[in-house]
Amino acid sequence: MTREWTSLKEYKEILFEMYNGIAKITINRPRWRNAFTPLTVGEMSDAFRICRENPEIAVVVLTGAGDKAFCAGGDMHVKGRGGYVGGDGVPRLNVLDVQKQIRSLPKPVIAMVNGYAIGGGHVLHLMCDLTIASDNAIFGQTGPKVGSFDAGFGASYLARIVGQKKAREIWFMCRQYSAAEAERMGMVNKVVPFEELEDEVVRWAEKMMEHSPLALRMIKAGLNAELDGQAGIQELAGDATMLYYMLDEAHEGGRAFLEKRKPDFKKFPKLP
Ligand code: S0N
Repeated sequence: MTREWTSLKEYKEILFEMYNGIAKITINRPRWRNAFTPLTVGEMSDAFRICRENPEIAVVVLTGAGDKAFCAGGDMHVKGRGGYVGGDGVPRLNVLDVQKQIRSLPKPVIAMVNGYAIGGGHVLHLMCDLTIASDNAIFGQTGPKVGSFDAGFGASYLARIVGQKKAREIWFMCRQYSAAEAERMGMVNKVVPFEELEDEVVRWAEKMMEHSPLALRMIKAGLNAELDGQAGIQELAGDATMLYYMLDEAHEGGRAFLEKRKPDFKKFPKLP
């Protein structure tokens, strides 16, 4: 089915569009297999920030332009000493910030993998809550082959998904894996023919949109917290505080302070 995506904001290296509550961020550098520069990553970060803030957006889809690649990682043309160098001449590893944004976004993020997901591009799909891949998708890490590595989420979260032995194989051997193999390893939720990819992703997004957004938010925070230590607990605790602030019990304390009286918390239930 062809659907009308509306542009949300114009960028140079990504597309940012919306359809029926679903935001789609597309890395738009097909000439370079959608490898990212600091500018691409800065634009993605801005788009993810908008996805967090905009209450009309319920689910986010991350993908790459064309039929060859989701993302081939950092653009090696601009890899300098200390990171990837953008127009301002400063070396950066700003994709790490986008990884954290995806992880802490209180809405589901789906990776729509339409070709190669390699290197830093592979880590980006891992960071998404769900991965739907076309049957031509290819997955792998290349770091030790090309002089880089991601020992953060790219290693530890990968190992949580596929297990320690397989994660070590993926990083040490730098092999490429088919979509079917990636599905068997548990890092892909579903594989479909290329021409059905977007329909399938939209179906999954629309199904989640029938469900309670707060329940989805809390379960994502809980799944993250188990792995993310203090940072994960902070996210989950922030959500608990947000929910508490929706109750009269929380407002009684503030009201009492402003009205210069003792708060009356006795009237609130103490559930078992
Ligand atoms: C993706 C591959 C397998 C596709 O092969 P195919 O289909 O044969 O196409 P090619 O002819 O190879 O590619 C077409 C054109 O695109 C260019 N290109 C492809 N990938 C890149 C890239 N990553 N950077 C720059 N250019 C790229 C090709 O050069 C070609 O151009 P022309 O036509 O001019 O020859 C194949 O392309 C491939 O293997 N690509 C390299 C994939 C790779 O190794 N990626 C890893 C890059 N490094 C990272 O992602 C590291 C991440 C990282 O540094 C990091 C780590 C920790 C914390 C932060 C970071 C961070 O990035 O910030």
